[in-house]
Amino acid sequence: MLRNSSVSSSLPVAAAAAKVLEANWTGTATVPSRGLYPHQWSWDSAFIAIGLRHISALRARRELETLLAAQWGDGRVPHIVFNPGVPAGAYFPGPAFWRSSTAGATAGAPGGAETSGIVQPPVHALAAWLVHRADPVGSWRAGFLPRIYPRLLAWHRYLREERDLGGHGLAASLHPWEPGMDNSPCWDAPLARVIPAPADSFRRADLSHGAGADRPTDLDYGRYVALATAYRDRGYADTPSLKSPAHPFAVEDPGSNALFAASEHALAEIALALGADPQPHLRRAARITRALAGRLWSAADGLFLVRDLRADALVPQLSAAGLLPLAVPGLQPALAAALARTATGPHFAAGSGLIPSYDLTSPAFSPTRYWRGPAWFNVNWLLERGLRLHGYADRADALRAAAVRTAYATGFAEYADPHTGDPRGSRDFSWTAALTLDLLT
Ligand code: 9YW
Repeated sequence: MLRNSSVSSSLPVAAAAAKVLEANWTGTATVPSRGLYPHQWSWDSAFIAIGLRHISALRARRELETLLAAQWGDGRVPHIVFNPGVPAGAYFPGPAFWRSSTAGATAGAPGGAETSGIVQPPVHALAAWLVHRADPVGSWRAGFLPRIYPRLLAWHRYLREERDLGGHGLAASLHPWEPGMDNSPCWDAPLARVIPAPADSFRRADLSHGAGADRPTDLDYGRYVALATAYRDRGYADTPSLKSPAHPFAVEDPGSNALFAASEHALAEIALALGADPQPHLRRAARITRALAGRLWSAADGLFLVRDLRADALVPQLSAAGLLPLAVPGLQPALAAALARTATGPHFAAGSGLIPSYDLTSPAFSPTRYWRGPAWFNVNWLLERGLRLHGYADRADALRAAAVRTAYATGFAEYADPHTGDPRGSRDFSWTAALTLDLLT
């Protein structure tokens, strides 16, 4: 099927998606969801910009530049940039918890904005390149690439030099929020080491916006809070303290590192466009890709696994994060073929046609609880792209059709039951709308 063939017949879908992005635009960026997530989130903004470029390349550039304006001096891009206009209790943990401008001062947190101190997967260079390509003339006129390239370089340097805790070329995640898949069963064992913060020491805001059964548990939240508190209280320092057992949670996540590699490929394109040398980026992409294969590949399972750095062992849980290296251009064809098989095999082939976040056959699978099974649209967008990239056009077409159909039918839900396609979480979710637009174009 031609990618453009259904555009005219899908105008209502595109119009509805554009409306969601309009409603969630604050003037400088887009909130993931008006009620549940009323600030700016890092990887959300990258996915949002990828869709926004089809409506307004100007707004897409603004989305990314607003996020990167809150980058820290050490290069980290915080996972949340707080909107000072939003009431204090609307989201937890908010600025009073993270205290970035004071607690993060040594790491170079900006003085003029409040942010979180952890990070999310680096999809930004890929987004920047796609945004540039949607409107090269406007982009050059605005000086977009020359301005954003040094910031992206600093971001990747941070991940490469401050976060390679395992010492083999992969960036480590220090909190379950960092890979963006909060309560994935992959974290159950590493998180079990964390003593949770007492339940009465914090108040969740998420439960006033979503069904408790579709969200992480209170025990999960206690552990998230304890880890973030410990990181904050040592000034968000990554080295050398995080190399010591004092930080009980450190993992190498295949999803985050796949996006790191894909973004190095995008940086190579950006470098070339700017007349700079793309080779260092291609070498780095190749190094991450080799490390993924060397440290996280499980031939027996036909997908990549998380490595628990504290135990120095692979975590035997099959999650969609382990399929995401399919989105890496330089992945070995044999590994891409195995991933394509696994994605469409018994662990991941669900009735809705969407790929679930977690192994359908595991006792830990839940069709409703957040990252323990529901299908997410950003993951499916990345897998659609990966299948197409590695020559599996038919499977990509089928996934694309399922994603567009389910996104529209669910009112652009945050996530969906992978068996039935029923909506879960919040509606009018920005990345669902944005990535649907991208799939249509
Ligand atoms: C949180 C905003 C974020 C996403 C994450 C998702 C969830 C919870 O919402 O995180 O409080 O940050 O797990 O991937 O970026 O949409």
